[in-house]
Amino acid sequence: MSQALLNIGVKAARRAGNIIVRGLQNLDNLQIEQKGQNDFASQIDRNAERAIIGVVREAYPDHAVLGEESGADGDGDVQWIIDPLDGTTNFLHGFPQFAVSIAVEVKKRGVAGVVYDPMRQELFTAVKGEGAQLDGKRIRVTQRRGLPGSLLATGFPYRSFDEWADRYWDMLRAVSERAAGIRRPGSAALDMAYIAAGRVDGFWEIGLSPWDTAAGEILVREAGGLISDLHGGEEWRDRKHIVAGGPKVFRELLKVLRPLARQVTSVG
Ligand code: 2AM
Ligand code: CA
Repeated sequence: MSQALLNIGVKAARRAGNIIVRGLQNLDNLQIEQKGQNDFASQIDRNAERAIIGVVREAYPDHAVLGEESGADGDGDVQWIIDPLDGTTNFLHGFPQFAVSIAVEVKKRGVAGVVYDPMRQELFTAVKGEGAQLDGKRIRVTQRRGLPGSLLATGFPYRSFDEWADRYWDMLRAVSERAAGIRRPGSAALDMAYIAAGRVDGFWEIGLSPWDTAAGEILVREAGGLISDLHGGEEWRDRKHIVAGGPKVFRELLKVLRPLARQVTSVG
């Protein structure tokens, strides 16, 4: 069952990837809409989402869908959570770090996830209970023993009204004193896929939406990683802050971040 869902997810992700790559060749003529401060979407985001939903609906007309651009549609136990273009800011600048992210949840639990990088044509997939794969080969999180020597990913606050931004900069300072390197690639879905693939040891960010992390969550868990909110709890999706990583790096990262996250409750 889950494998069949994944196959449809892969088909949809590749189709969206083709739309994105074609869009990149025509960036100068793109119509860009500003959804909020520093929050952009293009015709490409919308076209890619429409293509994904088309593939899903053709296979599963009854499934519910939650897309970044079109919102929620349908109800029922099975829901597809779609970010057609994660890393839109990068895309709009031609900075080649963005991805398609598609997850399938049954009763809010992830059963299959796809993150597709159309520039490198890398396909990260996971099915619950069956592990995570990159282009069909098994991937696992790193077993690094702690923050020393680690490479981490994160995302900076990008809106001036983010009242938790000062807390974030304190976190960045504290972590940068301990880790070997911190990267801010700009696509949370790819950051989490990279944890699963062992390319980074850990990740944290504040202010993410469900579609940014739904597929990444399945990848990280199936690759042997751990995820929590900044308080060490399970409500990272509602609270909109997240820590993830290989087991030991995850624990050390949380230990550093947790005291600094005290005032960061749920992020609007
Ligand atoms: P998006 O491109 O799908 O919106 C990176 O910090 C994460 O935050 C990405 O997953 C990105 O998802 C989201 N994000 C939303 N708006 C952003 C912005 N203006 N700049 C950077 N990231 C943004
Ligand atoms: Ca997006």
